[in-house]
Amino acid sequence: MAEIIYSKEELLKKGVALYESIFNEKPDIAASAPGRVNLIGEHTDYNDGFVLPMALPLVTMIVGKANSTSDIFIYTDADVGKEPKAAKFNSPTESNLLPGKLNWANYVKGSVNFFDGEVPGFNAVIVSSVPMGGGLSSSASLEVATYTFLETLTGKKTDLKQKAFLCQQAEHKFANVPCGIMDQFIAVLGKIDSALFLDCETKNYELVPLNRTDIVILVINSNVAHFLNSSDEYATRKSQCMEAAKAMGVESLRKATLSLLEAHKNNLNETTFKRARHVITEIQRTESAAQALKKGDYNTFGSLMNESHFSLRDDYDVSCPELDQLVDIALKCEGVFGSRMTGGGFGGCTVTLLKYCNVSSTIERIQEEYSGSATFYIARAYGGAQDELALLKSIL
Ligand code: GAF
Repeated sequence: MAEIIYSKEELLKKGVALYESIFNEKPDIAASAPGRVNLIGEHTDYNDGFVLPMALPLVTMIVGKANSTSDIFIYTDADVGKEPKAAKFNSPTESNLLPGKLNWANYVKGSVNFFDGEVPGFNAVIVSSVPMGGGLSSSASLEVATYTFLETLTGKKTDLKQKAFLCQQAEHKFANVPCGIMDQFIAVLGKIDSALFLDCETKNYELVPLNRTDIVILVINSNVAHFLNSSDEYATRKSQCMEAAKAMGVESLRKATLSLLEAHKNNLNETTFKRARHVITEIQRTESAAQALKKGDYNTFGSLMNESHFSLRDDYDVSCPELDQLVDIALKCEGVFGSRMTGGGFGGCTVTLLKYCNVSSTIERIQEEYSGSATFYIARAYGGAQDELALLKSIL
């Protein structure tokens, strides 16, 4: 069974060794930011709704040093296909950078561009244990890790919520994904042993304890990769939601109800109606799920997860056969409270809530019955982005 691939220390050691081999000097700055799994509240963030993610012990780490020039040299350890693993660009004078040809480097460039302060030249390498295209928010973890690295490099700290908004801008403008705020928010504000219940309208949030040792959150990667910027499905869903809200005369789907939607059924085409129905019901489910989690009512929480999956599959059309199969198998296993796809969809991961004593048998059954090859993570809720200077010192 594959659990978490790297401890932070192992990942940092890997980054330091890579940095030394490329730049022929020791680094003096490191920062990390986590990936996330969303427990419930999918495709609700850009509709001003609720989300309930937790940060994962899978992180992106950036390791480097100022280089006394105005040039930025970065190198990634990730599998970036045919793209070169090294990139160079100038430090911005006034947020004047533009996206370039290298997809992976654009996330770094975006955070540099939107950083609230002057960025000097630097050298850095990036290593990560967040699977790319796995729906665990590898993009936000890279943006937020970069931003946190720049805070240490410049000594200039940004307010935490503002930092999440600036990293979201980086994704909008440099990766061309009109994402909501969930991923950057949890990457910045995640807390150990807690899920984060966020109201995406007011941006107020509450931490919900997730510290029971007899209950497990199992993240299962279908290993069907999907990149949100490789198709326009995400942007299409977002505009369908805006269209539905407009037709109902409300500012966002957060302000709509099922009865209002029914009343406007004739003004909406069938697809737009279904998209809005998912979002309106998902916002309600997420609010109820957060209440259930606070009370330790895992049966209710699990049923809401299942309903969320069926709604994403049938109304929002963002699941895929592999994710559906993983959910179906999980729901047949003893001790499972609920299971659903997590993240943007079209591939990536499922999240399953179950009893600790049933984890091994559940994993075995999924390995036997799943038509693909899955990767399993027994996840503990983790902390948000941080500088890793103390850890760096301890290993140099
Ligand atoms: C992606 C986006 F980046 C998030 O903002 C969110 O909309 C999610 O898909 C779906 O809930 O991760």
